[in-house]
Amino acid sequence: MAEGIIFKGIGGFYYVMSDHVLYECKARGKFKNDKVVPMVGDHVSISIYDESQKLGVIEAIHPRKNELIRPTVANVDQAIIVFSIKNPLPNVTLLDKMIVLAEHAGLKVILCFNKADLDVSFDFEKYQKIYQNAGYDVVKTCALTREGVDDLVALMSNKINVFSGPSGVGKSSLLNAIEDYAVEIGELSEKIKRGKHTTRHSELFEITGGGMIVDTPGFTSLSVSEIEPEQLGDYFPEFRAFAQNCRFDNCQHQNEPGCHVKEALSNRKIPIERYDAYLYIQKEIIEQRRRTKKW
Ligand SMILES: Nc1nc2c(ncn2[C@@H]2O[C@H](COP(=O)(O)OP(=O)(O)O)[C@@H](O)[C@H]2O)c(=O)[nH]1
Ligand SMILES: [Mg+2]
Ligand SMILES: [Zn+2]
Repeated sequence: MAEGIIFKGIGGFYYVMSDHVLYECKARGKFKNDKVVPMVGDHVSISIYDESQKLGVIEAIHPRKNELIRPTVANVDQAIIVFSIKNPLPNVTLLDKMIVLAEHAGLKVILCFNKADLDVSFDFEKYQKIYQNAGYDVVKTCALTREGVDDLVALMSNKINVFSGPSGVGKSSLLNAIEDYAVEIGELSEKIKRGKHTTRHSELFEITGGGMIVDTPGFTSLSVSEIEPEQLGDYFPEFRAFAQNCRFDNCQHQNEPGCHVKEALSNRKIPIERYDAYLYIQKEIIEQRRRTKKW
């Protein structure tokens, strides 16, 4: 028995990467009886019955740590949130919302500011400061010149990564730039590439250094209504150390007395941009919940 990860599913076949070799596998009938549908990203045990043709059977699907719906992928570890420094300018409220949603989904967050070539007024440093202070890795890239792409690739190793971000920021261009690092997996991959324009399902590809990437950007809707208002502060990592000392355990960091988050704000230890985003998203959660509540 070998261990692997499903990279692609097509027409009842699953392509399982095991030790950098791709095997074409059928799933055992028992999964169908149990109503378990194998997903891209699943960790599986396979028995290989033809090593020369790279053919196997999926014998077991290991428990999933998460399941994303759009794209449909299991066990995603990390979201690469991409914004461009210019054209379009970052909408920081949207950026903070995407971070919150990624945190809520249990994903590790990397921030990527693309179109470095357009950063003539050094705006990157401003974003870098805010988000590094929050504890995130922040990279500056240019998909055209490949500046920073190596750094980004290094941050993706040993993880399943998904790209996320508004349209026009350069996600597809970055994916293309990174795809040149894709590990050559030989004849079988050529065979499945040719079927690419049939039904379009997400698939993974592996890059030098061992990272895996979902080939379609996405990761979630933009609805924050599933988040408890009291939970929101947890998704702002730079608030945590201060929030621990707030007088009230359930402090929402608004008008409560003895709020150490607000104190940190006035001491400029928490940037106003992030605090404003917190208030904005808090309001949105409450409004969305009010609207969707079934009385
Ligand atoms: N100047 C500049 N343009 C870029 C860069 N990356 C992408 N673009 C351009 O931005 C536009 C949108 O890119 P695309 O990859 O389609 O963005 P997506 O919608 O996020 O997938 C295209 O015209 C790209 O050529 C970059 O690093 N610098
Ligand atoms: Mg695109
Ligand atoms: Zn507080």
